[in-house]
Amino acid sequence: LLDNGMLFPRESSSRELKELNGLWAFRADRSPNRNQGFEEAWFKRRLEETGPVIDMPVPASYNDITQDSTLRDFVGWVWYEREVVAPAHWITDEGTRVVLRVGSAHYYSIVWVNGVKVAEHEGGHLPFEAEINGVLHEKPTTPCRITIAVNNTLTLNTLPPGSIQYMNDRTMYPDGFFVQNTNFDFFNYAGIHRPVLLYTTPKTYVDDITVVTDFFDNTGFVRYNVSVQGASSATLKVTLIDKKGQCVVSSNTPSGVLKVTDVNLWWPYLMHENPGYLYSMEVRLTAVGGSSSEDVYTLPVGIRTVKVTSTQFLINNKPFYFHGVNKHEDSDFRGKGLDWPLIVKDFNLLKWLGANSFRTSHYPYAEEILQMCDRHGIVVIDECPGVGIKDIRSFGNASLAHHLTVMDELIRRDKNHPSVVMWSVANEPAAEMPPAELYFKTLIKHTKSLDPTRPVTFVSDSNYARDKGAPFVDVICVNSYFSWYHDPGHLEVISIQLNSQFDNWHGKYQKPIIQSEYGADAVPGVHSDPPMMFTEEYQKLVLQIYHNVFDQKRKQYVVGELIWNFADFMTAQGITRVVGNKKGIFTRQRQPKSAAFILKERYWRLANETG
Ligand code: GCB
Repeated sequence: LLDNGMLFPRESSSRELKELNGLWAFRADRSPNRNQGFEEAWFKRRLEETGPVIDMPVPASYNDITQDSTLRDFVGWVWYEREVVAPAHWITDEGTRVVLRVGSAHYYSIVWVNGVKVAEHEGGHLPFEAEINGVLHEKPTTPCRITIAVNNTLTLNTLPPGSIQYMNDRTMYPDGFFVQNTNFDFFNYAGIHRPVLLYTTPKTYVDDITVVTDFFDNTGFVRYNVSVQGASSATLKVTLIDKKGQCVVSSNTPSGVLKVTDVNLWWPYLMHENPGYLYSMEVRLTAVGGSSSEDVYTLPVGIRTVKVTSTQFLINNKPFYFHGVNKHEDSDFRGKGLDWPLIVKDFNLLKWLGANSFRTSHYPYAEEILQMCDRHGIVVIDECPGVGIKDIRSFGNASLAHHLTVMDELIRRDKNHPSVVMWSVANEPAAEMPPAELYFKTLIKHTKSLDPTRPVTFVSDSNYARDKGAPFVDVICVNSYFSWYHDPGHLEVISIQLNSQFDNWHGKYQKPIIQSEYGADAVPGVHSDPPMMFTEEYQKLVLQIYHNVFDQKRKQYVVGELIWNFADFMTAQGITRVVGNKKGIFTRQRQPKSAAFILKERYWRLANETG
């Protein structure tokens, strides 16, 4: 298990923060074995001293930044570097702990500070950090050099998995030709995708906080646990503060239960006139002994419960119906890089649509996005990067061990977000393969042991009768593309096939079902009547026919519908993708297609009917 916390870095009276976003020096290692950077120890000197560099924005994927297709499609190590002058007192003050944090970098990263390795991390969608006091320059005026090497290669044991295929026929392929194969439908954007920053804490500090909430009548309960690193003895004060700034309850113990009278519960968007209510939990830690320092960390807390019955998904004991979307972190130029204008635009579009939820298909999104969900009451199914587990070798022990670690890291980061109501451990794995049974049994059991309070699912596209993972999930999530991948062009099959799908799954498992994907590609501006595949009319009709069936089944056990997809997104090049996947109801530039208006009307109607 992981031995330290991963609290979102926040400023406070005891913590300072310095963002390192902006321009970094950059070079892709194009040597045949992609190893020149390590052989020549590029981290030991300034990057521009070891070869040519270009400007690279952070955060952003590097793929779409230049006019060079070989960089867009590059596979291997790329090197980032920048210098920073840390405030002098960070270095001179004995009591200050300086931490370097990378919000995420895809896929494998190694970090050096002043030529000394400080961190190594596998996995593209979760943060990692290192305490760097020991390697900061002693002279406060000297800049400190940060080098980050990032490798996007995916193998059978990475998450998501992939494989490198060498083409050795020299009559067909140039020397050294290889391709990166993947089993997922989005572009494998790479680079430093989320903010890099330095922050400080005192040497005795709040390392982690866990909250679990409940309520009874008008009283809320916040069960909490604070873990502290540093001095062996410290005193602690925990205060819960409401939106008006009033202290509602406090305590002096590192763990306990805070009782909140006249509680304001955290409600989803459109289910309540005041959605997304957050308290602030201030943790004030005072180290006892030698240097009596204080650390202050404030965590937003939403008080709500989640429960699942055989036919319902309950939030605060009220039936919740997911009318929402699947998304991607994806946009022009930035690829998967965190971008505030895009994030805020997307939330405005979600609200315009009347969407109350989304799934983080197919990997954990930036924590900044989850914070927005907490504040706006957008409900989240939090998915790990377990997408494209199709090869039987990706069900082996090495893969499983890494998958368990990723769940450790995901839950460590996201456990306190009230918006997160369910974990999804995978998307469309080959769940009918024999090893899938033990794999999912182990994975889901592990996830539940890390967080006993939230339901767990994985998203299935396999046959209800042969799916070996479904027995272990709390909610059945099914993807289907009737009249698209099956019976293309035959809209008349949708009703019967969708009804059978629901009857079969619920008949076998007696669990609530979410239609976790459905949809059709529409190239914006392409029209035909009668409708044909790839036109806006066809996309609209697919949705409408699905909706008619949802309307019958949601009175029974269907608890949600998530359109595929919120917006068009980039994929690898291929014969079924016209510059990306066009199943968005918005274009990649976030303009509505005709289907968006159908969905908007429906979601607002559902909001009025179901809350
Ligand atoms: C799916 C996948 C999703 C794809 C989508 C499609 O089943 O889960 O990642 O993008 O279908 O459009 O093919």
